[in-house]
Amino acid sequence: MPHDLSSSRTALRICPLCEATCGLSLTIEGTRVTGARGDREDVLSHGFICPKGASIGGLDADPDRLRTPLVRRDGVLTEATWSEAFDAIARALPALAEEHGQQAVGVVLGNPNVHTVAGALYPSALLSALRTRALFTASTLDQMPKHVSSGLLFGDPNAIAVPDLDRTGHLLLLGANPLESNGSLCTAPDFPGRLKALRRRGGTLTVVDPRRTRTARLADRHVAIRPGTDALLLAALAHVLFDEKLTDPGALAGHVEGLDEVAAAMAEFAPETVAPACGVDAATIRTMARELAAAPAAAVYGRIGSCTVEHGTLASWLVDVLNILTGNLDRPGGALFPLSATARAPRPAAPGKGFALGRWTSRVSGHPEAKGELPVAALAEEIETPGEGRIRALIVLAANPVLSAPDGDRLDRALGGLDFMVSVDPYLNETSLHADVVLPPPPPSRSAHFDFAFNALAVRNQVRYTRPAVPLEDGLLDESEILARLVLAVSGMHGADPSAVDDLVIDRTLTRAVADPHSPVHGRSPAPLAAALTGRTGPERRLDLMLRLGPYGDGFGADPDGLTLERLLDHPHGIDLGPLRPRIPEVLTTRSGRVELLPEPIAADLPRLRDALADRDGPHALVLVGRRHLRSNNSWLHNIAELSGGSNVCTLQVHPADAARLGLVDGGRATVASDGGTVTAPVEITDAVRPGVVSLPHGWGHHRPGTRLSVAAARPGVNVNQLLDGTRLDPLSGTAVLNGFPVTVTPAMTPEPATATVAPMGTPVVPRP
Ligand SMILES: Nc1nc2c(c(=O)[nH]1)N[C@H]1C(S)=C(S)[C@@H](COP(=O)(O)OP(=O)(O)OC[C@H]3O[C@@H](n4cnc5c(=O)[nH]c(N)nc54)[C@H](O)[C@@H]3O)O[C@H]1N2
Ligand SMILES: Nc1nc2c(c(=O)[nH]1)N[C@H]1C(S)=C(S)[C@@H](COP(=O)(O)OP(=O)(O)OC[C@H]3O[C@@H](n4cnc5c(=O)[nH]c(N)nc54)[C@H](O)[C@@H]3O)O[C@H]1N2
Ligand code: SF4
Ligand SMILES: [Mo]
Repeated sequence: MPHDLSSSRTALRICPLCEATCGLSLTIEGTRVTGARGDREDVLSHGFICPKGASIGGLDADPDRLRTPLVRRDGVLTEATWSEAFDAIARALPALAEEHGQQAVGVVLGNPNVHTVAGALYPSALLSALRTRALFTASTLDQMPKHVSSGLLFGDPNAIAVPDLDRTGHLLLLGANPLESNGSLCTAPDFPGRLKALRRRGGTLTVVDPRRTRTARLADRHVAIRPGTDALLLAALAHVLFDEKLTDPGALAGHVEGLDEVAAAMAEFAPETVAPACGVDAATIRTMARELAAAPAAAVYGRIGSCTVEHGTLASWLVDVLNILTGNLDRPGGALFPLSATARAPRPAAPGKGFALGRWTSRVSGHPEAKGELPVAALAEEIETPGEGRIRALIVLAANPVLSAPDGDRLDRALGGLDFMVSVDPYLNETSLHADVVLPPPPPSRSAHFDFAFNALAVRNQVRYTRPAVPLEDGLLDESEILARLVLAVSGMHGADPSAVDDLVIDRTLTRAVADPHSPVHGRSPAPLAAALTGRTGPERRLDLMLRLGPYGDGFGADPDGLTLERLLDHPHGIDLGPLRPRIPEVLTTRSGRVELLPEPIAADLPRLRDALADRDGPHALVLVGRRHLRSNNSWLHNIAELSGGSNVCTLQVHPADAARLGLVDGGRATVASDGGTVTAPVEITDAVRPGVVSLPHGWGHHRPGTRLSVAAARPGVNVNQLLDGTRLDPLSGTAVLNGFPVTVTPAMTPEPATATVAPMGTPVVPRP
């Protein structure tokens, strides 16, 4: 149906801004989004919305958004046509790979790729076309420890159990603040309401966080742990379960190996032993363990504060170990594996290939790969260090590592030294200003939305799809088409129809499916199946294919009542697919076909945890942790005027006792120093942080000349990641330690610097040598 562009109307759009994936009802005047409300009929979010979703119109219409590609000419980024932009890429990248080898072209994938259709469907084709191992993603600033522990335990790095929020009786939550973040690796719109409901039904909530967050204030028990020591605390909980004979894996018992080995490994982590390091008394630890064991159904859940730390993989592993020891993994009310509509359809349980770690290592520092990725923290050295395999060109999709990764100043210099760089990004920001070609995606209202990633992490199985709410104006390209053309430009097919990429994937998928005895289309011929796909675009046809071959699909007629794209389109508020259900052993792909409770790489990392017991700070040592604000989103929502100001500020939170000792005053300024450098920020004195802990949010530092972020530049804040030099990593996952690293803090005498200036288009931006 054609849109009436003259009058006011509403359209549904799933919010792409965080993992909660709320259904929004947009008000649209002409082509402009003038309002957003929660969609009350949405099968998952039931009308919930947060201030970010409500401001999506501001993001959509941000005058600083790029509306045409930019191409660097004589050192200057200037507006260009799409053909000029893709021509430039097709000229430069294949030639560089030809001359210097495939590893010379690197790829960086940022967080929004998990929030877009394009980001889900095209990066794998891009990587196969480039055949590079130089892959860096936001995962090594985030959840890679969880992928590694899941890979080792279950055989599949994407088999991530989520807490059964709506049915659990006890939630032990570590290093997460869903009242600000709205949840992560646990897609649950209205997380706050769901936590309140847990308490209303008589359940209990324990929050482990060095800060008394809004989430902690909702809890029955808040444990203000010393940062970086969650793995020790969790090991002590496991110790108590064994020591007091409280373990009972229940239905899982026959599917787990290594229980005795874990018991032996935990023996040395008694509560009394870990208490001084964790800053949590032994009696509290014992009580926590007993509560966990006694609850009829309980879930342990850890997020950022338990991942981006020295022992992130061990902590992530221990979260699942505790769920297993208490019989809570894979049972309703515990932690369960979601089954998304685009997942592979379940098949009979059988041993699998297992999960390999460290199949190759990074060139300069020898970091092991994890899930095919190298640590983002090692990106700068891979660009700067001469020698065979040096990265000379970079494709950056939806990432801003100059702010989100350690030592942005070094990365800023490194990016400036590349031979060629492409950014697919709506903003000219701290990272994209280095690109030779910037390809801007359209605003959210012009894009279709499907949650390929988050449906597999949702607390309820469900499926929703929204088509673009506003048609694409002339001159803009859908991001799927941008990425498809990028794939063609780097693979010697420059200029071919972008649907060729989709057709290739469809053909490959169907060829594999018809040969698979477990597939509903086994033995059929691929071509008629491909012809039967519906959808207006390549991505829609691929979605139809995945839905039809998926666990709830129609199997191309095998189950006439099953899911297809057309059926999904008939349900604009989504289709509820029921509560999470047990999936072990079908979900396991370890070599043994069982849950491998004490995998070798984990066992080999335990001595490092033991060493952490001895690692005592002096009485006045300070460590830094991050924090998120509800009205912020990593590095890229600071340009939305509706969301800035209020509590959404880049301040250094300091405990009153530390402030008094250090001579800091509220509203004064402090200089923070660590391995990578110093930053100076306004001081906010609050007893919400534990003594010995200071907190600074990330994603700030919008002072660099050459960006076009006029609102953000007026309140630039400082980049907390400048404090890091990129050498502190969780060794198993390559994840940067962003929380719990030592800092020194001193009063700053310097006044607040002037705000940054914003480059008008055409200003010379970091000319290349
Ligand atoms: N100190 C510290 N550092 C952290 C963290 C922390 O807690 N503390 N958190 C880390 C975490 S969890 C993450 S996920 C990373 C995030 O790290 P990044 O992914 O590097 O950073 P973002 O700030 O999310 O930047 C996303 C980029 O995508 C662009 N973008 C937005 N929407 C779209 C779109 O639809 N399409 C495209 N192509 N581009 C788009 C934005 O303009 C921006 O440039 O940061 C990490 N850094
Ligand atoms: N408003 C908003 N929402 C977001 C984002 C955002 O930037 N803003 N980012 C999105 C992204 S990319 C992600 S990954 C998710 C993250 O979602 P969450 O994991 O909920 O992230 P945070 O809100 O940073 O909460 C982490 C908490 O860990 C605590 N912490 C720090 N160190 C330690 C430690 O050593 N141990 C323990 N136990 N706690 C510690 C911090 O004090 C903080 O309260 O949020 C997503 N949602
Ligand atoms: S909670 Fe997340 S998904 Fe929901 S409206 Fe807010 S930003 Fe969007
Ligand atoms: Mo993240």
